Amino acid sequence: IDSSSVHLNVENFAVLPHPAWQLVAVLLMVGFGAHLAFSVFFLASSTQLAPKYRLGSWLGAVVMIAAGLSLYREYADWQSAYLYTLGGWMPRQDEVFSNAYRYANWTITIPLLIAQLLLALNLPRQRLHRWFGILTVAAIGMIWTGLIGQFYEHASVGTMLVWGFVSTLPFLVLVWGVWRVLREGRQHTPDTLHPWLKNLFFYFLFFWGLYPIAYLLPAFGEGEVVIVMRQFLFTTADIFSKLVYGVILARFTLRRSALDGYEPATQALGDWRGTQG
Ligand code: RET
Repeated sequence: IDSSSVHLNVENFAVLPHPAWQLVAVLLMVGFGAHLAFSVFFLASSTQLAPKYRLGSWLGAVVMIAAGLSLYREYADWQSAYLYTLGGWMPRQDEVFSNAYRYANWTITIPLLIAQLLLALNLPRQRLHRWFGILTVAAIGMIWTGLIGQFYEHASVGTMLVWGFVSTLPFLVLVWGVWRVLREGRQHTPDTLHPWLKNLFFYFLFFWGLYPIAYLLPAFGEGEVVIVMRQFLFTTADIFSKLVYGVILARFTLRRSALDGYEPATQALGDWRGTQG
């Protein structure tokens, strides 16, 4: 192993055929566009929610912009880190591709995703702050140990696995915490919406579970399949754990708002017109 490349990601070592390179470029670009565009959805849909649920929707918009910009960074890196030749896309010697922006970005987005959930569950403020603290500390521990580990995926798979194991411990705390939070949320949620809480847990577990799988992939080699699979897993996990997750919470809080007796302004205006004949 060349000591100058010891901390690089596996993306910097394989020659990619055009379809493989293009597929990742498209994924990153579409991921960027989808996240950025959905910030509009979250800002607009917040107007339909009872005031106490609006902050959650605004945080959804913040997550979209932060995640979108991070994906743009990954897309730009992907473009500049390879050089097209007749033999395929060659990793350049003077530019690198890095997944580290993702980990840095999760430091911002994961606490916001947690806050979105706690706000949607309408937990009392003290409980909300307590859970936000516990879950955020676990999340940061998970992300930063994973960030260290991913620097070793090329040079030392063993070191990567050790950090990955360490990172899994706070991840388990996070999974346990989300389970507990959703159980606690039942007491503050109308009965008809209880099935949503159980489904949310399994939804969370499945899509957050894709990230450790993506992290592990370099243990199976450094070829094009691993590289494309990893960017595919990361980017689809992003879309489902942030964008679609936000849409689900927006629908959930929309129903809650209605069950709380809240009428969006347009509907109230319609009723008023009705009474005016
Ligand atoms: C790492 C390192 C290996 C072990 C585990 C990991 C878990 C990562 C997760 C990331 C979730 C990210 C989200 C981002 C949204 O913006 C750090 C890959 C368990 C669960 C939801």
